[in-house]
Amino acid sequence: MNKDDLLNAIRTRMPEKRFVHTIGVMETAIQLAKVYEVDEKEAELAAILHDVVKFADRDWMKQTIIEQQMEPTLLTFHHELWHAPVGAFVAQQEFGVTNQDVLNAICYHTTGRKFMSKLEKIIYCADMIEPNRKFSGVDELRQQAEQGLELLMKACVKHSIQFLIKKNQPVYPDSIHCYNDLVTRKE
Ligand code: DGI
Ligand code: FE
Ligand code: FE
Ligand code: FE
Repeated sequence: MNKDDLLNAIRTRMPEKRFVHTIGVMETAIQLAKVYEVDEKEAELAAILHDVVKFADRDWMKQTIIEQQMEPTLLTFHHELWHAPVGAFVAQQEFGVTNQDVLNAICYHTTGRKFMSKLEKIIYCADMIEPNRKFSGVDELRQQAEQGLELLMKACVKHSIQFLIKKNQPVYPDSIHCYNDLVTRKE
């Protein structure tokens, strides 16, 4: 599928506001891909599909996680986490995506994980700092975008975890592993 067909296909699956967010993530991810020497087409594809099932039926997502034998602990955490791995599944099944890095970027865009590829980090960060995002602290995160992908990613993950802790929400283990990996890494 070319870019326009993909955009038209996902547009029917979400409200306009989420589509506008997706375009923002796509443009931000392409910019970051240019700066950090990642394939722009892969960044574009992962960004377009990252929230493809954000508005899918919750029971259907739950069933898919069980049937596809995804990590069962996902079901004991907030349902907001489900659209990322289920989105990767749909990208593969319905949109024929075969590139594993693209599928991983979709799968881990909400929680992060340890040992993320550059593409995975780009999608995670673009999702947080795209121009339509408005939360306190977002401008500080945007300023990190030129400081290196590692520093940007670290700032984004810290912000997410701190946000969850402030709200007394549980933090999914992959997010903690992601944070630990970033703060203990030397290179
Ligand atoms: O889908 P988006 O809104 O574009 O963004 P996202 O995929 O990053 O999902 C954001 C939601 O997921 C947000 O409401 C916070 C929640 N979230 C992210 N990481 C965790 C989490 N919720 C819990 N409980 N634990 C996490 O580790
Ligand atoms: Fe998402
Ligand atoms: Fe996110
Ligand atoms: Fe998103």
